[in-house]
Amino acid sequence: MKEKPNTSRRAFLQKAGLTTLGLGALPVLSTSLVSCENSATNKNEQIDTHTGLSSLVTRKNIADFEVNDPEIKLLKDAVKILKDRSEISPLDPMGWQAHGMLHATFCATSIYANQVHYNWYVWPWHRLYLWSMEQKLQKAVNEPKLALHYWDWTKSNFIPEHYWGDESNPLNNITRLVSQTDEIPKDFINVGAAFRAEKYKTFGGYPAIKKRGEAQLDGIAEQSFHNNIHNWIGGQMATFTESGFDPIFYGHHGNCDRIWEAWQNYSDKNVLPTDEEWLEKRLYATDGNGRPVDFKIKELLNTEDLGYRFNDLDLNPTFCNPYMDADKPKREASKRDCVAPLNLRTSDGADIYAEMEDRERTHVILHFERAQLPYQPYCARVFFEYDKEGEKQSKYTGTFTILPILDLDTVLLQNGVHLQIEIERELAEAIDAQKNIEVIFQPVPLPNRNIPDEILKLENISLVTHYENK
Ligand SMILES: [Cu+2]
Repeated sequence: MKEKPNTSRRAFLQKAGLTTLGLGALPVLSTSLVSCENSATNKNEQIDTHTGLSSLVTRKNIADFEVNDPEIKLLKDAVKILKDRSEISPLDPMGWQAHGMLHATFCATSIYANQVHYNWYVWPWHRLYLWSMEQKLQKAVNEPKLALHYWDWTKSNFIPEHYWGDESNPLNNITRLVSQTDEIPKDFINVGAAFRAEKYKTFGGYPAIKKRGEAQLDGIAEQSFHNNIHNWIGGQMATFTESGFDPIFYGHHGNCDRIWEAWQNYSDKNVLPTDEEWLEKRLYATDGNGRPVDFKIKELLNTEDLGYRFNDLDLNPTFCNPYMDADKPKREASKRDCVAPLNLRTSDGADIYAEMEDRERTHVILHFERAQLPYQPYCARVFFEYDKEGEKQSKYTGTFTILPILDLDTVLLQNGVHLQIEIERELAEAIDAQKNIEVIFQPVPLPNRNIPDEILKLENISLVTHYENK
């Protein structure tokens, strides 16, 4: 395992205002937490009974538990307590409602300084948001061993039964548009393209914009599996304002947080930003008592400083590898497809080819000068097509969900929209050879939703290797 940025647990606790509570036993916790062995036998699982503070919990895949396992029962009891608090007062800062609203504050905002999506703050902020939930749940049942669970959708590509049932199950949510038997399409779960993104900006997004008119570039992880699964579930999960209310949010984001961790372990080349602007950025949430708290990103980089670790970082290898041709979605022409020419004059054709070096694939940025979404969120499979010796070549490059960029001026018409995609050598060669290439967005049908007839409109599509806001 690679070395992690050094932030001490003690410093973290000081930050959280917890050091005055008699945490004399804590130095014990700050060492030997680097391994991922079974937590049950770990001496660091000691709990300080005075503070009720957790030592270190292990987050596990919810699907590995029986539905009536005591650990799941504990999670449900804790969620129920938070929900009950909100029934009494929706403003109770320790309640489910107030916690859900936190997401809306930072995710459904057109105040760019607060926005944590579409940029490189997405994964640190959501880590903090989950920490905040875990702390509240622990306090609700006075059980510092309680851990949030994740839903590893690379292994169970359907919503596990733990999240279904009637009102008696606090993990259920009636707004979801999928049913218990619906399966997530395989191409929605392509974590491999994200793992192979060596630059953090490609994986996790570009620096946040400072003012209106600048281009927002989210990372491939956000635009592909993260958005795809939010949208596939539908209902509250498909919105920025309400997704934090559906308990599946914490299972899905638990897995996204785990993938961020796994990305760092995937390759020595996958390193976190060293920019001060990122490391020193303050992110906001509430603590276990519902009080406002803020952390710098550099304090959020070691999960063990935050009191948790993952039982494993193993994902289903099928989704970590490049798709075999047989597994790639096929282009099936339909009247709802958006077909637009790739403007090679403004594309970095030679640069893209040079970027490949001796690799078989590379990441590039697909840029649209303007985009008009027919509905939102918009989920599509993206193909590139061109002729090769009289035969039409269709290259699948990924499945993405585009969410509207919040800008009060331009509700649906967006300027400067980007997708970060992975392309294979053959396509890079075609781009380099300046062939006539068309970009196709093929909308994906989702359970219990109609695809309107309107077609996505794109203007001036180009490909670039990197982007810089001026
Ligand atoms: Cu999300």
